[in-house]
Amino acid sequence: MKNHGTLSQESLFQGPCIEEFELPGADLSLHKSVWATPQGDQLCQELVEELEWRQDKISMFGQVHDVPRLNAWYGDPNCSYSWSGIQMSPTEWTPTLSSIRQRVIDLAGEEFNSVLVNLYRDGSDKVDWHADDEQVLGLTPVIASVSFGASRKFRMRRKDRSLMPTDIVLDSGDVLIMRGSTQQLWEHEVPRSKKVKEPRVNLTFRKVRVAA
Ligand SMILES: O=C(O)CCC(=O)C(=O)O
Repeated sequence: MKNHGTLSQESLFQGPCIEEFELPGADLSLHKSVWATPQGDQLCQELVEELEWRQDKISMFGQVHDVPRLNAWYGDPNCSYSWSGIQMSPTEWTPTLSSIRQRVIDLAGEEFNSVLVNLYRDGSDKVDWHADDEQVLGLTPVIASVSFGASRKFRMRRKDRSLMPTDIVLDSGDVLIMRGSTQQLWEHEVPRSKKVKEPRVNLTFRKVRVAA
C-alpha cells in the first residue's frame, strides 16, 4: 500500500545523479550534486581565501591584457604546465584540495596528479573557446571539472562547427567528467554573464605526463 503524507527512506535519500549527453565524438558525464549546494558554496569561499591566486597576462594583437579570471596550479612536484605561453610550476596540494582530489579520483576511477583552478570573480570573468588538448595531457585525456559557487553556463561546440553549440549549466557541487576524443573534436567556453554577481571556483583535475 502506498504511504501518502510521509516520505519513504528512498525519497529522503537524494544521491548524486548522472546526466549523459548525446554529443557525437564527445564523452561527457555530469555528476550532479556530488557536494550538496551549501557545502559547495562553503568550499568556494574556503578556496577563494586559501589558494595562491595569480593574475596572468596574455598578449593579443601586440597588446598585453589581464586574463579575465584568476588562476592557480597545484599538483605533484614534477607537474609543470604551460598554456598560451604561460608557464606554471605546481604549488603543493593543500588539505582541502587533497580531499577534493580524492573524491574526484573515486568518482572517475582515474588518477589525477594536478589541477588548474579558475576563479571567476563574478559574471564578467570568463574563459574563451579552447580545448584541453596540450600534448602533456596525451591524446585522449580524462578531465574532471568540479564547480563550486555561482552557477555558470559551460558551452561546447564541435571544432569542425558541424553542429550548433550545446549549453550545460554547471551548479555548485557538480562534477563534469570529459573523456575519450572530447578534447580532440570539441572545444568549450564559459561565456560572460551580466546576471552573475557571485564568485565561482572551477577545478579541472588533470593527469600531466611526466618525463621519466
Ligand atoms: O570553468 C569551467 O567550467 C571551465 C574551465 C576550463 O575550461 C579550463 O580550465 O580549461
